[in-house]
Amino acid sequence: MKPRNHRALVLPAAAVALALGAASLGCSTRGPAPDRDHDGYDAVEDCHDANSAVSPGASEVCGDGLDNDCDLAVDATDPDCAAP
Ligand SMILES: [Ca+2]
Ligand SMILES: [Ca+2]
Ligand SMILES: [Ca+2]
Repeated sequence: MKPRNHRALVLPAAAVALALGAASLGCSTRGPAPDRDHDGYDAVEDCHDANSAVSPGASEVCGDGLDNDCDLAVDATDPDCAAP
């Protein structure tokens, strides 16, 4: 097991886009996927497995530049952030 990478907790949107792109390309996985950020979702389920603030079970945080809830919509484009 690798130690948690604290440097990866805050990432620019470009890094998120890269991660999403890699996920959509279907990264090769061997055996059980690790949960590197320990948010309860392994690297297959988690759209950003280096940031525990981002997972399919997280709530969108409006304005942080991240797709926190892994629905491919970020901040203002996410319906969760739409004004009522
Ligand atoms: Ca994550
Ligand atoms: Ca966000
Ligand atoms: Ca989102």
